[in-house]
Amino acid sequence: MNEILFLTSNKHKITEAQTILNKYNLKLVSFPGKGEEIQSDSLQEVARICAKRAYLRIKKPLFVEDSGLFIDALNGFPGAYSAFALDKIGCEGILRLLGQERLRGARFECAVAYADKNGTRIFTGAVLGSISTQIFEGEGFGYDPIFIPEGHKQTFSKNFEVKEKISHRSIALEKLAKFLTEKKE
Ligand code: ITT
Repeated sequence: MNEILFLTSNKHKITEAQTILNKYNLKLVSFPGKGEEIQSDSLQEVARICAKRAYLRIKKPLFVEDSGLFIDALNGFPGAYSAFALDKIGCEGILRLLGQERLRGARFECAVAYADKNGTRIFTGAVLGSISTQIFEGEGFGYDPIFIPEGHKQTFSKNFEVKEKISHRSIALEKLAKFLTEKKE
């Protein structure tokens, strides 16, 4: 089984990533923290720079990911600032900001940056959906209690099997896994 380093401080991301990479016979080794994040509105930019800097330090093939929730009625907020917003105002604060807004469209995006001796590559994933009008505690983390994926009635927190199949993270990591396994052949 081939090993790959995943730099993150988020244990939920590790669990979700392992489920996907297992299918490709890739063993994930987690490494705490992806290093200092630059200030940028672009998930891809944040991920790319973190991966590049980390590779210079560690010199082993690795990946980091940056993800976020983009809410249409809030002009894409919290976006690249999702971790900060979750910490400061939580899901409750997001529902408060949206109030009675009827147009509740949103999307999760994920940018995975993989670095090795050949440079850095980006793999992206996104899932469309909407923001619920109340919090549904359950599985998952972050904004899962308020995000309903398109074509479904329940939030990711209440329908975790669906999340594993269609999430922004699954899509981006499937692309990474395919790249890594095809590269070997
Ligand atoms: P690392 O940077 O160490 O990987 P983090 O939790 O700080 O971990 P990000 O900087 O990528 O991760 O911030 C993304 C935030 O967006 C995260 O903290 C969640 O609040 C939210 N988020 C991302 N993916 C999510 C998901 O699948 N479900 C729910 N919330 C998610």
